[in-house]
Amino acid sequence: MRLFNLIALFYLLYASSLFAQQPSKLILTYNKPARNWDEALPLGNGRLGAMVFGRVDSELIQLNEETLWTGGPAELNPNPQAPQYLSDIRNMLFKGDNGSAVKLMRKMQGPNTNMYQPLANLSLLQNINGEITDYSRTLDISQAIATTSFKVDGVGYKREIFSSFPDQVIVLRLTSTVKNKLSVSFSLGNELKHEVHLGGNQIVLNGKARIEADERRNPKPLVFSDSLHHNGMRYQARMKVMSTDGKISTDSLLHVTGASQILVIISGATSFNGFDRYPDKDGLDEHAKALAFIERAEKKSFQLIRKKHILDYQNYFDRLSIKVNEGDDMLSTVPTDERLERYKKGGIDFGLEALYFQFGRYLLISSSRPGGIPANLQGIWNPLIRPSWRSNFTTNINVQMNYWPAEVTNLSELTEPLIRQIAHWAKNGSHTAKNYYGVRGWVLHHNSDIWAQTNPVGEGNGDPKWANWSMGSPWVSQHLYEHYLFTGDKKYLREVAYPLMKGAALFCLDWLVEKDEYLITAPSTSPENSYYLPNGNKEVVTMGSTMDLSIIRDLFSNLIDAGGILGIDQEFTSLLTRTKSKLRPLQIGKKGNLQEWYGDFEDVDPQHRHVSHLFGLHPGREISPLLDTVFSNAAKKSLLIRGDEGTGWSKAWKINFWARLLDGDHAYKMYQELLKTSTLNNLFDTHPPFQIDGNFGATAGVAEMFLQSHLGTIQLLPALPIAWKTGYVKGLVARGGFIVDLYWKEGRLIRASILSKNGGSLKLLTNVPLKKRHNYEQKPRGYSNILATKAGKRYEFIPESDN
Ligand code: FUC
Repeated sequence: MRLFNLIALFYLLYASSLFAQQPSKLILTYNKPARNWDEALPLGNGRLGAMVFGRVDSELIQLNEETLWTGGPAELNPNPQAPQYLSDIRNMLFKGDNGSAVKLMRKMQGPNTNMYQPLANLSLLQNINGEITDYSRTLDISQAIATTSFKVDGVGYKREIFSSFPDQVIVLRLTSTVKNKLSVSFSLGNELKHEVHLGGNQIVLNGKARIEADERRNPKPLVFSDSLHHNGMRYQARMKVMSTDGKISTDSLLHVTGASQILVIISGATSFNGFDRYPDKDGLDEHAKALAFIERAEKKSFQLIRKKHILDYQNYFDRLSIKVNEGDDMLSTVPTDERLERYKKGGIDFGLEALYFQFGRYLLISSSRPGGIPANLQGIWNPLIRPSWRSNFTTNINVQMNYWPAEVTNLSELTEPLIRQIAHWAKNGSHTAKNYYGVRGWVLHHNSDIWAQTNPVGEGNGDPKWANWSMGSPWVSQHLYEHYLFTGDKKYLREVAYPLMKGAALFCLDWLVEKDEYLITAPSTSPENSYYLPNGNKEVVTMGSTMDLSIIRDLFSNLIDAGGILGIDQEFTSLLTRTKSKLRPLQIGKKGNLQEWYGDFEDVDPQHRHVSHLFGLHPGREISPLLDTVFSNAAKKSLLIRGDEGTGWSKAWKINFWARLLDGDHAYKMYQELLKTSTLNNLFDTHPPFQIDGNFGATAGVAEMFLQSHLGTIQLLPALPIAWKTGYVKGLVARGGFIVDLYWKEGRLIRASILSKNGGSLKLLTNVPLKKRHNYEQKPRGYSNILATKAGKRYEFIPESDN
């Protein structure tokens, strides 16, 4: 054996022995019941969600169904007066009369979106006579099962609950260690209009959601056309005691007495029949649906339903594993809320960091499944009939952030609901583009809902800095192209992504106007920031904000590439190339920052939570230290001015920014900040209140620290923080369809194992020289290695030895 091979073998053995260790333990654990909703534990199969409180004598399981929203199909031309204001608004902005422009922009607004609603509360009463000991409640995210267990006078009780995707039901199993000791009473209720039927071994709750999101809207500032001649969404929640050795009886509750085992199936459904159908007159039969799920499940044993659930869940979850530093799970038996408390005080807990990263993946698998609705501001978990921000889809950062971790953390299929929703937006948005602005293509404004509403919201009262933002279609189109980049699915690119992206580009082409020899957007905002004009006026509207133009450049670049890959539409893509070159370029401000506004103005709030002008750094790809240090330094300066505070999602975005600036320690600092200051005891991100985007954005940000592939090369460990000395992450995905396993020690890559799914050229960029060299080149910022790969083949890389 040649010396090289011997060394390689030694390295491989060394690396695999070192990391044969189990990954971090993935359990959230508590020694007391949830005091409130923010401490309850989330379960979900994408469609049916449950928040489990783990209370002993009066357990509460709060239920959601992802299609239960107020309202019905969106009005497609709710404000026919809107188009008359556009040219005046532009003229006012060109003359510097922003104040008058803002007044007219309000007149262009339309109705607010609908709201996501809670389904029901399942209550479970258990008489406790005696002392409670050995209490524990857990959420095992390696299996997606929550368990509450405790003892009363030596008798053990256990409640196990999960939400099954294969069976489309929630299953709850109660057991006691001593025969006939288990007596509980169940009920279903909620705050919406409903009626309950109790009988035999079942409880059925029927109800109807409100027609209008906010029936208190008063007075209506603008008069909208009254096309909502329909009644609201019908829904049903039901539970059935599937088997028990106890005695069942009903009065106003369903009682089971003297049991040692009770198996309950919970089902729910709505009449939702698509974003463009009235949920009442054209709705599905919610009763038949909810019942069918129960009837199908009850033919199976508990063990089989449970086994199928775990297999299905792990098919996604187990694709990625992580371990950060040895012994990182030392604290895994310590209650999670106590760990978090310790962490907030500066305690070191690499296991908690790994757990939180994986928790983001858990939440995506639990809230976004193919065939369903995209994860909303709260995923699928919401107990309120008037949730914050309507628990809707907010498109100026939030819904996109929800899907940032999907591709890179190996959950690509879970983007399907978003991709389908984009097609719905394109349909409605083509009407909005025409009716509001008289332009081609499709537009999506800052707020939307299950009905794929696309008009500017605000009802005449909304601040244009959010309500009139109109860059939703080019931004969400990025997700269409990214899905292609990660999967390499050309059929999808041709048939699904390209036409939708092209529709967004048509809107942009028509929306752009010429000013000072450049193409810009007007009106324009930089969500949701404001600035001072030199005359001291506080303004929210601008022309050609950096974000608008970066988003448009991103879409045009993607379409130009896509057209080339598919070999189609040359005339159109050359028009995009020409138009792109006329867009106003990025500007550097006097502070050395990346300019956010049309002029180099002072921000009203320099630490504003939105960092919109850095779109080109992340999630875009026009700014990078690897491309051009002038703009990346300006972006860095802007980020330093914004500071390290912000809402949950704002901190999550900053993890991604710092990772893209290749500053692992600052990215890690933001990750710590998020955990310390924006995380609830159940590990939900808090804005406040709970908003799921921060969870997803953080998971994506950590992935960016390990692996980046947005510039055409695959960078291994581009932003590894010093604190994460040793570890591995297996199963990340790079654009081009490469599954990447990385191992490192003392901050240095010691092994990369890369599976090429589609074949094609693999371009690596590493911080250490690799032993196996292919078209090797030393670059100022690392070592590049290019090789042609075969589909299905795995490639191993180890570093050159130090001596
Ligand atoms: C955007 C943000 C808010 C919040 C809301 C849901 O409008 O500016 O902070 O996240 O969405």
